[in-house]
Amino acid sequence: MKRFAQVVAVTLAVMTMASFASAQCKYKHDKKIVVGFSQIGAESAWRAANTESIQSEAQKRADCIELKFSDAQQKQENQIKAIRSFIAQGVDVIAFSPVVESGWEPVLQEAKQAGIPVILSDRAVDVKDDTLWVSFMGSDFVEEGRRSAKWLVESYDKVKRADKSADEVNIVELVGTVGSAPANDRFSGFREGLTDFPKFKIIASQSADFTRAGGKQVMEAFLKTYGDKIDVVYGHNDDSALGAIQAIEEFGLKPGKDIIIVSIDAVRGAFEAMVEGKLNCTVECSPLLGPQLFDAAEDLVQGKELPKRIVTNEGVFPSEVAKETLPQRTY
Ligand code: GYE
Repeated sequence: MKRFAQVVAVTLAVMTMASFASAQCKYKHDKKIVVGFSQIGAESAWRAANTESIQSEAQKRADCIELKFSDAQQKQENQIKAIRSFIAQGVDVIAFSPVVESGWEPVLQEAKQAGIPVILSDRAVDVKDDTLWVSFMGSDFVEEGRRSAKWLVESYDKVKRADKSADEVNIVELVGTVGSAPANDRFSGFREGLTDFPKFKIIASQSADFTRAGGKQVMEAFLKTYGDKIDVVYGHNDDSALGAIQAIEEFGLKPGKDIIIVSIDAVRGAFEAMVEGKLNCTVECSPLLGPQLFDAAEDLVQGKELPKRIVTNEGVFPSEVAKETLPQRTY
């Protein structure tokens, strides 16, 4: 009797686990959906969190999803190769995060001819024919640039060193990957946000390629040329700002105090830097796109129409809230 009860208990547990696993899928499908995903690389903490979100969500939906994941090591040619290989394998859905905006027509045309729908994840492409992709999910990067400017305009006087003049504020900018959607949009959104405030001047702007090493190197060069004339660093992502923080410290200045720093992403490292007083504000850009991506893939296979644009909801975190917010951050 005892043995029977054990068997029943184990069977029930297995059944619950099984139903839990399949409950992760949105629908019951006749066969597994094969999704080919071409990731940019591993340039930043944001990207690592994005990859984790996609891979773990595919795992959760293992009942209905088979993920073919390919890392392009920051090269467009590798992404094109990966997409061609997904087409050759006849996957059901192709998704990718385009490293740059231009140059995608031919390969997207090939996917269209093969009848494979393409989802843009995180970054947009610049193609004339927008039937070449079905949906673009990700953040509004122009808005993130505007939000960075807005925080700066509203907070500079409060966070600047007391003895520094606020009549002219010299900003240096660490641009993201040249030609990428977030770099282009964060560049223009920030300028848009500063148009009515001429005392904020961008005195230098250079690509740090969204990396920590890039941020450090570019900031070293900026400091060499402009020294303590620099009042503000605007980083297109947190990693580049974290690299700049190192360069500022090595130069003998205090990041977050002598030089005010605002950047984008809101990764854990940015919150840690804010708690230490070395970064002043981070504007959120969520990398947790896995659930949305596979919901969309499932919808597509069910013949449902997807919205052309799926925008991620995001906030702004100044250093005052860093300590209380840090424990809740998941990336
Ligand atoms: O901000 C940066 C990453 O495409 C939104 O890429 C993404 C950006 C993110 O390398 O950290």
